[in-house]
Amino acid sequence: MDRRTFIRSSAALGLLAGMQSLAPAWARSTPTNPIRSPALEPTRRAGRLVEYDLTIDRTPLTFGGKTGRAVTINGTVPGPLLRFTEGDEAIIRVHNRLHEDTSIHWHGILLPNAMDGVPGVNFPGIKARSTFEYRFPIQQYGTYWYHSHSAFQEQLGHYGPLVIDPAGGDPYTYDREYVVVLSDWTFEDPHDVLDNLKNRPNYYNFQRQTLFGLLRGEDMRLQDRLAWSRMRMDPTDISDITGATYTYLMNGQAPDPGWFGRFQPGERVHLRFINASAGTFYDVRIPGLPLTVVQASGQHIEPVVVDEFRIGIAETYDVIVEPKDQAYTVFAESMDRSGYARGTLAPRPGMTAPVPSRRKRPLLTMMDMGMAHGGSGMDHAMMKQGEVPVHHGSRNHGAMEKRARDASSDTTAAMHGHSMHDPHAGHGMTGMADMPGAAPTRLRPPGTLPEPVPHGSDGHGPANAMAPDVTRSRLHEPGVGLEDVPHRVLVYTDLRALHPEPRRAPDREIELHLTGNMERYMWSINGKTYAEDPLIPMTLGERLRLTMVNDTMMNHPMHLHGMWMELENGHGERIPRVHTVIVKPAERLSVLIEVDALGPWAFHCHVLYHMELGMFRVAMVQPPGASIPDRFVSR
Ligand SMILES: [Cu+2]
Repeated sequence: MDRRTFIRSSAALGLLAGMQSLAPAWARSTPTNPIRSPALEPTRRAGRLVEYDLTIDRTPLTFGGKTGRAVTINGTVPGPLLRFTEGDEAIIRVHNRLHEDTSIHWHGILLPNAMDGVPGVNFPGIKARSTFEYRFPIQQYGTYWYHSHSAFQEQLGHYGPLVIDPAGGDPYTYDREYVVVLSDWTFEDPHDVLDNLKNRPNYYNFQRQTLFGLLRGEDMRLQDRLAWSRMRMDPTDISDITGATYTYLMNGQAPDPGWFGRFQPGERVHLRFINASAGTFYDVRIPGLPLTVVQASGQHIEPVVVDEFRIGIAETYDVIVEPKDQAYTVFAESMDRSGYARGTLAPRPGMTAPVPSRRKRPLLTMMDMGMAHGGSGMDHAMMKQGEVPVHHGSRNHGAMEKRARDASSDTTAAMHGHSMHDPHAGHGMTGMADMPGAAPTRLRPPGTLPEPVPHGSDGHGPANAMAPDVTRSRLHEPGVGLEDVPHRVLVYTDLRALHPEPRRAPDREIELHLTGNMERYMWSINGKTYAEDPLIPMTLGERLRLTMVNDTMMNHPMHLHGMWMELENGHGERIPRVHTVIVKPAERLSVLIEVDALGPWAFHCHVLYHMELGMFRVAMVQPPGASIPDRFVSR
């Protein structure tokens, strides 16, 4: 199926809809056969066995008169929609026609370790001109996607959607469905993109504040400007890569005219948003239409109505809309406002709706620095000795920090998962339970939010440029650039699992710091790259609380393979399951993991360039007492 056929099938779909809608919308019973996004026809279907064949190749791709060479799946970008029903058995043969290795990882899918598709972790990869057969049971429902885990192929178009219908049907109805894949495309070689970033990390940031702006005090007070420059950061460092090189895509279409989806007035339309970008966070809205969010990370949630949502790289959100007899713009603005992907939902072909103007570029705030007070006063020298800028409940953090500084072991500090003296305590492999003086982690009930914690002296070395003074939960915040929008924006604390489940308290707790140095374009975990420190050991059967602390000023979408993360967003038995979670600058968040799948599982930032540079680990799940395989021993 080439891109043109994709458009043709969309048109055919519209025709079908016309036939079906002879009855007025109100007179139709609950639709049992909604009109679905066109999926690839399986090679073979035998009972519950569903077989697909996918071919990876290089194909010319043209936007705006320029032609590049994409890495395509069955000739298209994005690749074809694969569709299953919960309970199916999948066989997917991947034929590699490239002159290099390739792979496919099934993002968010729980499956046997050898089928997870990460070269060097789960299997050797798919060699040039060879075929690999994936086979795994489909044990879940929801909207997911698949992509290459080899080199930079994902940036070049090697991704596609995967949808699994629940065995018992969805708990909501819809008449029509579209998969909406957001992604980013560059005509540059991704290796050059990385080189550019390494040589000058703000290479693609054309929005940097000018000296002129500084002198006129345009955007910030001079004092703040000076403070920022001492931090060697710029408050406009929102995205590594911007519209300066990216073409933002919606279902493989550049914004003008963009993707087109047809509907019949009165229909409930289910939109399955997938962010398959290599480096772009999107803010999605459809002006004039409230969005009822019904799935996050492929999992049903209590429906929540918003006007806009941020979708991090690798996240998925499913929304239901009820459009009237008019055209609407599906607007996906890049987080840094340097561009957008665009589509149109309309009852008739040829209709368009106004394209919103791009909003003001966002600026990082003192909150993103891990400062409590915001605005000026971020300068360390200006802070009174011993003052810790935390205002939270009745706990006296100022006193706590002082105590921690004075005493060699402080139970209160340890309970907060952080020793003031040794920033490495509680990092990586050492479970909190092993720490002398640590309070049992079960003191904090499962599902609750972590308390703010002052950061100790930073011990991550040159690989980490800064440490926030305080890290805290930011799950209730919409994120940079969305703080002041005049409408409802989805936040992580809005996500509540549709069905409550008892949540077991963790047996063990580990804390990982997301670290980096923007000036040197280095990205790591606990100040170490994957090569330097590859492993997070986990024990089969344990219940783990993984706390992630973002020491950097960038957002990192963190993804765990093979097991769900239960995001502790304060909703107890209704905390949502996610496969990917954005960790905001200076944020501290925690997830619970039921460690129930043997083998090495990738855990990484889904900004492709951050992952490539070392913000990557292997979560090694083994039976109790097993020794670490040689290939994963630290160098
Ligand atoms: Cu990252």
